[in-house]
This record gives sequence, C-alpha cells and structure tokens, in this order.
Amino acid sequence: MTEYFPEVEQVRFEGKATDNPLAFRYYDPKRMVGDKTMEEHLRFSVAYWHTFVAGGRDMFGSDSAKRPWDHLADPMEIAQARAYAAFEFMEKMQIPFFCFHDVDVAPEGSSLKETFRNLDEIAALLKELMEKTGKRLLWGTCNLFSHPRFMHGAATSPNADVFAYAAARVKKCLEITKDLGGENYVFWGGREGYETLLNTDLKLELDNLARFLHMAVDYAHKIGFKGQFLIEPKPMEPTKHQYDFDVAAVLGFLHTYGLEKHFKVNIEANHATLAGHTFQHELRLARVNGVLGSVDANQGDELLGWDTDQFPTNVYATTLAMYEILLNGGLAPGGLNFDAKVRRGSFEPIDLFYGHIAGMDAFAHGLLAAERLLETGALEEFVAERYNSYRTGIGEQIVQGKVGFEELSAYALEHDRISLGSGRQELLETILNRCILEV
Ligand code: XLS
Ligand code: CA
Ligand code: CA
Repeated sequence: MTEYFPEVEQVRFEGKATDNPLAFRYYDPKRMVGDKTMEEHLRFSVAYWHTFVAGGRDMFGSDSAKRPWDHLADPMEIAQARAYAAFEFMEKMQIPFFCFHDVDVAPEGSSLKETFRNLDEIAALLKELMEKTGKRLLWGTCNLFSHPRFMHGAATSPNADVFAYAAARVKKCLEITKDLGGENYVFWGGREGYETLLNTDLKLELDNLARFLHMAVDYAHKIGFKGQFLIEPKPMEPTKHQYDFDVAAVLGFLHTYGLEKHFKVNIEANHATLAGHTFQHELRLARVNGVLGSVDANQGDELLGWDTDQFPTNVYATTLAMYEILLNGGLAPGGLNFDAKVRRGSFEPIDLFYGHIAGMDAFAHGLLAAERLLETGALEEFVAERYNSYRTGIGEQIVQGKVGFEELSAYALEHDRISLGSGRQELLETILNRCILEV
C-alpha cells in the first residue's frame, strides 16, 4: 500500500527537553489532567480542506504546495488518494477526529446526480477507513460558498432555485454525516450575508435562512441524526456583512426564530478577532449562555485584517481558551478542530506535521496552565469577592427583583458615600503568567 508521508513515523510524546522536532513536548494523550486524559479533554480534529486539499493559492499566486497525490490526473483517483493520506496522517499525528465539507472529499460532477454518486463512493471509502483505524468524524458540513451558483448566497440567495439546490446538498451531507457517525454538523454561512443593502431584502433573507435551518432540524429528526447542530459565527469575508456575525448576533437570531433549542456554536479564534473580540470573549459569551459546542482552533495575525487561519501557537490565548472550556465541563461532543493552514511558503508535506504539532502542543500547554490557574482559585475567589455586594443587603434585593427605582432612590439618598475596591488587573495578569510559565 502506498505510504504518503514516508518521512514521518508516528509522532509521540517525548517531553519538554526533547530536541526532536517531530515529537510532542506537552501533548501526552494518556496523561490525566483532573478527571480526564489529555486526549479526552482536547478531542483534536484535522480539517480536511486545509490539510489535504488547499495548496497554498492566494490572490497573487497559484498553488505552491507539493503533495504526494499531485501526479494523479483523475479527480476521483485524487479523492481516493487523499482519503488514504488523511488516515495515514491522523494515525501518525495521533489525531482522533476529522472534519470535512462535501466538496473536500469528492469532486463535483457535471450534474447534481453525478456529484452525489461521487460523494457516496468516497463516503463508503471513508467509512471503511474509519472502521479500520477507529478514527471518528467530529463534524460534517456542506460547502455552499465556493461554486459561482452561490455568488448571491445559498439559503439567502434571491433565487429560489438556489435555495432548493442548497437544501438538496445539505440533505445529502446530513445523510452522509449520519452514516459516518458524525458527532456534530456545522453551518457556516459563508455567503449568507450581503455586499450592499441597496440590492438586498434583509428581512426576507433572514427569514429564509431561518426557514432553511428549521428544515434541516426537521430532516435530521426524520432520519434520526442525533449529532449536535452548530452555527459558526464570522463577521465578514467572503461577504461584507455575514448574518452569523458573532456569538451575540447568532444568539439573537436563534431566539428570534425559535431555533435556540437546536443549535450551539462552533467558535473559531480567527473569526472572533475579525469581529473585534478576543477568542476568550466569544467562548465566555457562548459558555454562559449554554451554547459553547465546539471550537475551530487557529489564530489570526495581529497586523492583518483577514482570515489567515494560522496554526494556534499563542499559549496565552490557548490557556484562556482552555480555561473557558474547562469551566464549560469540556466540549464533547464538540472538539478542537484545526481549521488552520500552513503558510504558503511552508510548502512541503512535512510542514503539515510541524503545523499540527505546534497547535497540539500549544493547546496541551494551555490545558495544563488553565488547570493550574483553576487550582489556585485566584480568579474565581477574586471575582466572587468583587461582586460580594450583591449577596446581602440592597444588592441581594436587586438580584431577587424585590426593589425598583423608588426603593433604590430612597436607599441611595441615605448611602451616597460609596467606597469601591481595586480591579487588580495587573496582579491577576501576573498570576496568569505564572501559571503559563511554570507548566
Ligand atoms: C471559513 C470557515 C469554514 C468553516 C466550515 O472561514 O472557517 O472553513 O469552518 O465551512
Ligand atoms: Ca472555521
Ligand atoms: Ca477561518
């Protein structure tokens, strides 16, 4: 059988001191952290589209990557080679999950029927490889943004034939995701938005998006798909304004249209920063609203205003992310999907390994630092103390809804000498840094 990455043996944990660039320094899958192993906490997933499909193309140049299937000419043969390579990669990286869009795994045919035939054929191969290796599908999704037919949107297209076509594609993807035991299904509205309001019926587009998602919920129910539905927020790109802008916008949308019981969110770090938020902000807002479902683990560039999808290496960010995830009680059935691509200049297959090792170690380090931070109890104690005034007296009455403006005004007239406590930000940041540095 062809070996696609012969230059790499299985990547293993060797500890902090190792000089081996093809080893983990922090990710030790069976190590217990609290009540779970690292593997159970982190639930790493490889993104099929970046790692096995994207070739480094950008606005200014063609593919730069050299991949072991590049010599093949037939699109179905390439799809098969990629599937074998994907499972070899997951085995060698000790990554238990993968995620894909329909078009990542199988080529589009000249008709919808042929596209479905191609998908069925490759899905059968994926299933066989999953059974052989024990690898699992974190989530499936449908690409409703690359083909020109989706230039004006899919569920929000002004053209009803596009809406119907998109429904057919999602129906098929749901069936395949179910058949492969997918634990989640993602909706990222990558052209569900607008370029200009001058040509846009915003109300009808939002209503139609909600109709589409209700139909998906109904169909999943009908076929017995039990996976978690996830919406992935992103503020812009490819459209000027995306309807699933950020967690706050998604929450509003779900509640407006009665969808809140059926969906959680898949939070991508780079999308959070594009929306002007920290990654931790989006995770926190989702967590406290009970909708933190899964994570696309990557990072953007501080100086670039677009979706660079880099491998996550910022340990400060991964620590704060894992802090939220631990407080969420974990992510399962979600996970940490590396929606990340190596840079265009990192064009050799081995760079795919270096990228994933960097991301896995950054999250394993973040997990250990976050666990340490929680053990100190420093943040929780400080926050509890900071809001102490709401536990007794007038604060308790506010929280219990026992007072209104009249009572509060009477109270304030008697208590207008207010004494405040320090926010102690710098002290808390020092505690956080110690936890990161001492791991
Ligand atoms: C694009 C998105 C996309 C989703 C899945 O920016 O991150 O890759 O994760 O469609
Ligand atoms: Ca993503
Ligand atoms: Ca992205």
